[in-house]
Amino acid sequence: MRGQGRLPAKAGIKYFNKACKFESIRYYMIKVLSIAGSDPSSGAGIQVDLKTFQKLGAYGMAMPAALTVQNSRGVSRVEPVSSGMLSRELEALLSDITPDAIKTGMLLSRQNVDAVASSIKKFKIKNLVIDPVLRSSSGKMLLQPAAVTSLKKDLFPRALIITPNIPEAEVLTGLLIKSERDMDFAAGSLLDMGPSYVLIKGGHRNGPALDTLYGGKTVLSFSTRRRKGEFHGTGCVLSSAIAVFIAQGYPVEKAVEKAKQFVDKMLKTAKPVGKNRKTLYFQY
Ligand code: PXL
Repeated sequence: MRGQGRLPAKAGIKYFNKACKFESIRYYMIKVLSIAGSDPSSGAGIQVDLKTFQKLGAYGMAMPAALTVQNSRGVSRVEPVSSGMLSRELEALLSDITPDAIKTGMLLSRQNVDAVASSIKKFKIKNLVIDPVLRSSSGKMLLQPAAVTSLKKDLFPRALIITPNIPEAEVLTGLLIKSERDMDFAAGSLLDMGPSYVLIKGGHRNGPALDTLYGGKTVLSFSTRRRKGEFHGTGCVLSSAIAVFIAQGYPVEKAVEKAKQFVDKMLKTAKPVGKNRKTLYFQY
């Protein structure tokens, strides 16, 4: 959780959060960092993460871990940022600014997973939200197979919450997920890898979108109406919104509920910016 009571001297955006531990806080600049891939069409990755942070009133920061060539039809090429560069960026930023939460998305290479894991450890980041992005919806690999083990071994144990979708949960656990029971079982298996909470997003199953949240006690299910159409970047927006709500002091269960409501609201106004999939639109 955030620092012990003392507010930074310079207040930023107006902030008042009844759920916050410190009821007296009126002005506090919530700072959230995204370490993820770059999507030049800005429907996913660090670009949409920043829009989410901004829309939810946080001060957003973004560090690209990889570049992609893509448009609304999909991803055609990916390239990692060098891990040396990423390490230096993390060192420079985190030795100066302490984010209230960090969200990771597409990291692409094992070296980048390692760079992020060692900085998270060194700077004792507590509010870590990991979106374990493995593939794009168009099928392009967004995390190299050699990096999956490092992600599970070195990053998951440091996470407050991980947010895989069903295909990602299947790869990460080696389990086949068809039913709600399978989702619960996979959530347990993922929790054993060390994060405090696991949110499995059920959007890839038929029927209403049912997500499973598990933190070792009871399994919570969140169901949302399925919206028509093909959307791009919903997972990025969801994990970014969770990071903001956690940074604001909400308990994980409430942060997930509020983030899901936020995504649903944004889906209502999603627009096809290109010739294909719709992206979430933050103008309203
Ligand atoms: O939605 C997964 C995702 C995450 N991050 C980046 C992406 C994509 C999918 O295309 O491009 C940068």
